[in-house]
Amino acid sequence: MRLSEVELRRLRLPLVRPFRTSFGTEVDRDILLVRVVTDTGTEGWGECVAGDTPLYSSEYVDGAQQVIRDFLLPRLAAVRHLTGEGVAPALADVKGHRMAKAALEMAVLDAELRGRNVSLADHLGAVRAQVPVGVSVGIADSIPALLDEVGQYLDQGYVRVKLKIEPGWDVAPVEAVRSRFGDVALQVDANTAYTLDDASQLAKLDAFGLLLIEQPLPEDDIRGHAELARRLRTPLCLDESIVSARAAADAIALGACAIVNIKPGRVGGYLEARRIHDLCAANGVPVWCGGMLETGLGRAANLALAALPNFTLPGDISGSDRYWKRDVVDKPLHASAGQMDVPDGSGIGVDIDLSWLEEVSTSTESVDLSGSRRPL
Ligand code: OSB
Ligand code: MG
Repeated sequence: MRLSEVELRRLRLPLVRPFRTSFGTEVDRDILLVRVVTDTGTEGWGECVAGDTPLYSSEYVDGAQQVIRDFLLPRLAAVRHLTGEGVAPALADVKGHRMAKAALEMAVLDAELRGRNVSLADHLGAVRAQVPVGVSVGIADSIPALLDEVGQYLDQGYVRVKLKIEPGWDVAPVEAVRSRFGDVALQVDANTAYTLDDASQLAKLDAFGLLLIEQPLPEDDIRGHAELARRLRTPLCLDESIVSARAAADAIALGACAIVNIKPGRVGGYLEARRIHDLCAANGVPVWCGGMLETGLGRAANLALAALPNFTLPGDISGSDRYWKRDVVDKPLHASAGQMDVPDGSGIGVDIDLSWLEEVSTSTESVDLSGSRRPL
């Protein structure tokens, strides 16, 4: 198959509640969706997880759209026998821009698998029809407000809670959640907000039996995480640092993490995500599926990934209603008793609600592929 049409669609969707992290507060998401049509007549959809600012990682959504249009699509359009597997190799000479590449791989995989009537879950090697899921809870205005929010999620059945932390909001919220909700499965995510000098403060979290501490130090500080790991009893988990299977292998070899958060967008796609899963499994390192406040499209694909055997911890994959008043997929995803169904339809297995998409779209760009059959 070969690409015949590509549409880059931007939408703005308000979150049901603001999401505050150590790197900022998101009130709504500016989302880039990619729609591809192939010469065999199949369509596929991908979601780019880049945020509207380069504050989680260096990528941001305007930059992603530009690199897709100007550098990635000319390369993909030149491939005559395109498959999902062929996307990353065709884009490999472009450095970085993994979230942009992942969105394209996702759309091509969706189209390919729909054409073959295979689900993404089966294609990746899923071994479960349902996966346990947790919820990621932003930094709150106060401890009572946090307890209220966590209580709502636990009432809804989520089996694990992740609290966002930063200096000044770490021990107190963890202590409060532990004393109110007992031995609920609990973990924290710092999004790089600490330094090694904070080791003794972070060691205070050891008293609370957390599953893990996620990404306390900067993205490129693998050695710092290894040093910190020696000073803490709580297992360290890396998110931002794990940009590839190679980075995962290095982090594991150096003792920088005992657990890995896998986000397909961050690592350049679902196929690299699966390689990281396999590498971690071979090293006895458990993994879980992270989230980037995706629409139901991205989360449906994440559910397929999270159904692989070494995803032994609950993911940041919550129901549509945790994020949106109205999702862009025609059937909202639902969490029940802390479990979500792995989609079993062909491709990613969800359909876009096109009339709602139209209403929330802020721009639509049809990329002209005809003049760009040869890579720049
Ligand atoms: O660090 O895991 C993170 C959202 C945006 C950017 C980074 C992160 C997150 C989350 C949300 O924690 C997880 C979700 O999608 O539910
Ligand atoms: Mg994280």
